[in-house]
Amino acid sequence: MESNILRLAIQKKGRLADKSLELLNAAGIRIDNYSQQLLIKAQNFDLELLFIRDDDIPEYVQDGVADIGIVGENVIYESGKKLDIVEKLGFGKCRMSLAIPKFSTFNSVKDLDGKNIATTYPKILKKYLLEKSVNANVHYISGSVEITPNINLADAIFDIVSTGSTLKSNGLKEVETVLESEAVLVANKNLSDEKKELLEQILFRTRAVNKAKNNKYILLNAPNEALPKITDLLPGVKSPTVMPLAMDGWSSVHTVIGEDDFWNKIETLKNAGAEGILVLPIEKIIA
Ligand code: PRT
Ligand code: ZN
Repeated sequence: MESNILRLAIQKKGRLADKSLELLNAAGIRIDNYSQQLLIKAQNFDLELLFIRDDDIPEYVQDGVADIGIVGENVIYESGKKLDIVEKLGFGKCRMSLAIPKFSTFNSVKDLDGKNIATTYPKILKKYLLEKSVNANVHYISGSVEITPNINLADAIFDIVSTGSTLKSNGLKEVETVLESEAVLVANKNLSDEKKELLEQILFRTRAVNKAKNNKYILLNAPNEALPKITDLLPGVKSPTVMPLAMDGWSSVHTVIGEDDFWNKIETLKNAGAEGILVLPIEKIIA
């Protein structure tokens, strides 16, 4: 019998594990008695969690052992599995880059012709080299790729970079970014209608949470003559709320403002006459 519980595969331990659980938690999905069991049912939603290694997630979701999963794009592309990428989740961000010893010269990827490149991601690398018509030897290494140039195992590496400090401390420099990656929600291509509906409910919630994260609630006071200029600067979800203050000739303005440019806007708002500006975090936005 087809079960109507949606099964989500997430990383058991590692860089994506906590953030994956945090996202569910913020979406109001309660996972009690979480103690690294393999499979656990949510308390208040038709969802069960399967905790596995991230490398296994694409295959499990493709084969329907899990219905959906949270995994890095890098892992999906390397797996070559056929999945629907449903949503970018905004965490686990990194890039996949080529790096060489810092004193080597580099003009273009063509310089890697005939060279040895070590990587844990041979599929992604080979595809890239083919696109660029570079004829290099790709060596698969299961870990600590960054040490291979120092022990003369490779001339270059292709690996995940985040801050760049691993490359730096191994005397390497990043010369080419091949791919940007972040954690995404993936789904099996043949979900039943019931499971699709459950997935939509989860997406509705996580989108509200992620949208809220990227925005702030702003309150400020301004003299009435400054209001046209100030409300122009603040579009809000629909349009800003303007309320009179007890003090004659003054109003209070409330609205939602994007995280990205909020420092710039705050300067401009002050210059336009805004005072007593408060900026608050938002928990959820249902637009
Ligand atoms: O045990 P399991 O197989 O589940 O975990 P794992 O060890 O394979 O993966 P894990 O937990 O290390 O990473 C999971 C995912 O996080 C990756 O697949 C990426 O999508 C994403 N991610 C984000 C990263 C990084 N940032 C990252 N910095 N994955 C790895 N790194 C490593 C990188 O390999 C390199 O060694 O960190 C080092 C570089 O970091 P910087 O900051 O020094 O540049
Ligand atoms: Zn892994």
